[in-house]
Amino acid sequence: MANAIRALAMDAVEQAKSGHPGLPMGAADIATVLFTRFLKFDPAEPDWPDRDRFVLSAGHGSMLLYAVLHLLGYERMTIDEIKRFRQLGSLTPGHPESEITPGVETTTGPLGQGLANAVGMAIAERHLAAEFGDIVDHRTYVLASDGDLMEGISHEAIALAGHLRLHKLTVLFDDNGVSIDGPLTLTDSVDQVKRFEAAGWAARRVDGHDPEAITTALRLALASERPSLIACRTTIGFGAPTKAGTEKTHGSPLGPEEIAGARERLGWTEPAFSIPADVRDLWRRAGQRGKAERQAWSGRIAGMGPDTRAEFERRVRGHLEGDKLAAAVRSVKEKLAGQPTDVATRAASEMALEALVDALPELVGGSADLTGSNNTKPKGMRVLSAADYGGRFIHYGVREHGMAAAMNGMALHGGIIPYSGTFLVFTDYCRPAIRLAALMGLRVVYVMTHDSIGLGEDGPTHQPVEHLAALRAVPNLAVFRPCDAVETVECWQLALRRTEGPSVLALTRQNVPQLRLGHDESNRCASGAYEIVPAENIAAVSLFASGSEVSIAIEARKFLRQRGLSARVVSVPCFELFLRVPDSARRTIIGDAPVRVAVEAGVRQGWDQVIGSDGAFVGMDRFGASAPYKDLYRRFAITAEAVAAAALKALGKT
Ligand SMILES: Cc1ncc(C[n+]2csc(CCOP(=O)(O)OP(=O)(O)O)c2C)c(N)n1
Repeated sequence: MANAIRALAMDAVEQAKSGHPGLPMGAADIATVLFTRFLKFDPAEPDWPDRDRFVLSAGHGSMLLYAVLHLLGYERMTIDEIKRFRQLGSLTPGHPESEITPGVETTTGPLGQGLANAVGMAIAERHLAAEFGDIVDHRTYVLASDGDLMEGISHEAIALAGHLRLHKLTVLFDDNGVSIDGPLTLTDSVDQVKRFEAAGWAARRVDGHDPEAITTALRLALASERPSLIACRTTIGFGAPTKAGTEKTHGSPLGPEEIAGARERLGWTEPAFSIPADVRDLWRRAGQRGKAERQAWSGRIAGMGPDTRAEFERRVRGHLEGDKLAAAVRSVKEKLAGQPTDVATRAASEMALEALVDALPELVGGSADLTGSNNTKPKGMRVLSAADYGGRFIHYGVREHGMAAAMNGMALHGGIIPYSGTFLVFTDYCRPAIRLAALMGLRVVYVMTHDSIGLGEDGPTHQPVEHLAALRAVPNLAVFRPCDAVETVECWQLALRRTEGPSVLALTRQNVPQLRLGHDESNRCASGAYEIVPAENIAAVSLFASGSEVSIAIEARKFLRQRGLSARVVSVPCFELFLRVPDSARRTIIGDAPVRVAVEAGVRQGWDQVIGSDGAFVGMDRFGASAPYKDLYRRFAITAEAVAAAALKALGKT
């Protein structure tokens, strides 16, 4: 059965003239034992909520997963798809992509991410089990390579998993001692068993080509009270006569001669892409193992109380109750209309969260050790811990990357909308996971506070300058930078409604005035930009700003008025949404004033889309400095006077 995986991997990589045969050939025995004896799933219903999750963290070994899905009888994974490995539009892309292939739980390839996703999945399972009982009872398995375990993110992930005692998480380490540059002796001397043990895991070594040894280890993992590592000693490219055990099998086709030699050595006489009937039958039977259990589960869910069942199904579908969200948003906006509040937008976000977490039980919050700074923990929100998985706030520790990847895992698992925070500057530490959230289209909300030089004394190491531009450059990532408390609540609503991808909320440390007075029933931020203060007469100048600089633009408008010039102010809380507004509406929002000036305490990059290359920009073109924030705004000339001066200059009036 394992040789069927090996043969398909060799053949598909050969046909594609690219790909990675070494891992599938080496890890074929591990996968065979796991999928035929342990993993709970039903190919007829790849999205069965109580299935075990399998994460191929070493995504370059994608042919392992595609071969297994084919052999088990996942309907859409036909032999033709295997033959179209790595071709445009196939279900078998170079690395596994969850949006494309049924049975693929997460998009992997960037090493370490899958492992950290799995930690999030395992957290989600425990949390939902605490909430809904034994209708949620599944395990999470990871196949990880040397590369996965060398990546720094693995440290964050395994430490968090050990701390939270995620005993239903099992990592199968493909311990083949080889990476791209050659033997691991070139690069690594870590004793992974000791390392995992030190992080609170149960860990053991087995022969990764001995099915019974793997079985025994997996049985022990089932009984473990801690997460488990099984380091499976394998030979990369197992079966290849001259290349096995070397990096030569890692990432290129073996070539016809080597493949012929491997077939002989493995006793595999079938032609390319052909599986003998007896082997296929065994695999298909293994694919049927979970059917009865899945049906029994469906029976149990049918027997649940109708309200609990409806709620569970709603949560699993990711269907957010829009009216509850709207009511929570309205309550906060009405309060702000009645009692305008000049607060930092991070504090406004906490006000929003107080209403939102009550209304939306699927919200699970957190922070990377900046809870008090990020304002992500509303009063009364219980902490999720090993002793209480029912809590809804996760202290991720100083682990931004692991946090962001775990959030992806939670969103992929379903039933949860994760949000969590750190400082905006540390989106750099989360970036690979944010990028994958955008690629996978996951609803994840990053609460990124301290969003500019406005954070003041902590200085340039902590002051984001290029981050808004860098994040706005990520396709399908919505970057929100609200200007006041009202916009903050509206941006929260938009982020939560955004089912198609992740959102960043960039929030201030410093207080900002409430600019939106009175109550708007509509969400004005929904178009990404809107006129927050109109011109008194025909506008000579359009001023554009985001976040804390909107009040500066409004101040500048007054200076211009004193010079007899009429200006309008446009708040731009979200480029991503603004650039999707139909052309005519966008042109109206941009307006036809002869002069356009933008102000933002960040770099200019990206703003040309709004103000044109001939527009004037007031912002940062260097790193910040350590000082009280008002001094910094003066020092870097991000002031109403500077904005007015830029407009006057553009009008030729200086
Ligand atoms: C973050 C990241 N860095 C680099 C790569 C490129 N890459 C792919 S596999 C690999 C290492 C291969 O070694 P190992 O993980 O042991 O896999 P094996 O050789 O056993 O297949 C590297 C560096 C990657 N996919 N992700």
